[in-house]
Amino acid sequence: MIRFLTAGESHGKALTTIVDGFPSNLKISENFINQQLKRRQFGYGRGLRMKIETDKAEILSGVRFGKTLGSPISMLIRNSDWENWQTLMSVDPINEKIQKVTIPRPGHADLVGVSKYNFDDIRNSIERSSARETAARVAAGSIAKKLLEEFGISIGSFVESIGGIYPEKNFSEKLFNNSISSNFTGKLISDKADKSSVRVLEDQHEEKIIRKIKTAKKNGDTLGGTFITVATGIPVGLGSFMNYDTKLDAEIAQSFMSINAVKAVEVGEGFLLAEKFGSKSHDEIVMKKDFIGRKTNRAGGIEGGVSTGLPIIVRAAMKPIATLMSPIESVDLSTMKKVDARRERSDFVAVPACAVISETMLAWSLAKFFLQKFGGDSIDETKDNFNIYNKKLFSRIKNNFKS
Ligand code: EPS
Repeated sequence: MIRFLTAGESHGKALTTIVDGFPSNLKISENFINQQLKRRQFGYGRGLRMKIETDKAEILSGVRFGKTLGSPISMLIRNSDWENWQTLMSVDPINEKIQKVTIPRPGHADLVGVSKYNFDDIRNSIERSSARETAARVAAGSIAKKLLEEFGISIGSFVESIGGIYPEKNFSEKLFNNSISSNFTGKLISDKADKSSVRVLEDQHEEKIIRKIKTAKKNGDTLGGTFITVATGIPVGLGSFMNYDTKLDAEIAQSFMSINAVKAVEVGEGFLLAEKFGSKSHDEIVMKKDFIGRKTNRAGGIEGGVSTGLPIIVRAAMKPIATLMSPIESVDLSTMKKVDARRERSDFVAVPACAVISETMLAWSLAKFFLQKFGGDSIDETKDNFNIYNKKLFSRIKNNFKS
């Protein structure tokens, strides 16, 4: 069973994570993790913080000579901005009088945080609820991504819409129709998206989105959007229908919903399926040369909580960033009077980053179920288990049903 925890405040000294349960002998490098961290920082519409930080993970334990030891892997990501926050975020009590944050921003965890934890300063809520924490998650999820890569599982993402601006050609239709080329991989779609400043697949679409973001910025406003995350090379049989917490789609939905500002998740055609006839919803089973295949992939690669072997397709929606430069209404908790919500440094749009984070969360969920199925204390053992299962899969079905 793999698990991870992250720790760290947005303006504290550093973020840390401990990742546990990975087999030994998996090749891993700081360089690979740092590439993922860099992708998370990128995107038109990010705020000033991303100019201050160059996120880098230092591996402190669990890896020797470039390979995992099977022991807990701990990582550290320093916050460069800590320099400017040493007093305000001091671990020890301080004598100086500091300005407390008293005005909650609607849409952030400010008000619920002070209500729940009995704080006298909203700063105490902001620090941990900030999306800065996702840097540590990307570091942890990168190990999962690396594990899956060893088995030909590739994960990628792209931004589908920002502020309601959708592309003219919807690539997801191709995915659902199962009409993509056989050498399509998740990474290929990410490589294409990474070339765009808002991680979309068409130049014209990018131009329209940038115009919309510029308008939002000019008005002191923010935007959200939708993104699609895809995993290819998935074996048949990850997850099970035996219990609520063993279903792969349930696990993935929880992973995506845990990402800051995500408000909706769909697997496959999701909400659209609710409008269709059954005959137009399900993926017909057909014989393809020497194995059983599907005409379409509307289920997004999961049936009955179990992977079908087709690409896993997840779509999610991120709400607009909660910090507005032209603020909406709030209440000052020190006076209990109506005021404008607090302004502070923030992003205008972070959907491209959110999509990158979702890749690592999808990788985490898949790695969890993958290792549950194929197990092994070393990656070599996992590979043996994986290869035998895949080699025998279709011959077993054939033999079992032979009349
Ligand atoms: C972020 C760090 C934060 C924000 C942003 C994402 O840094 P700061 O608060 O110092 O500007 O830029 O977080 C939010 C938008 C949010 O609502 O929490 C990061 O590292 O991704």
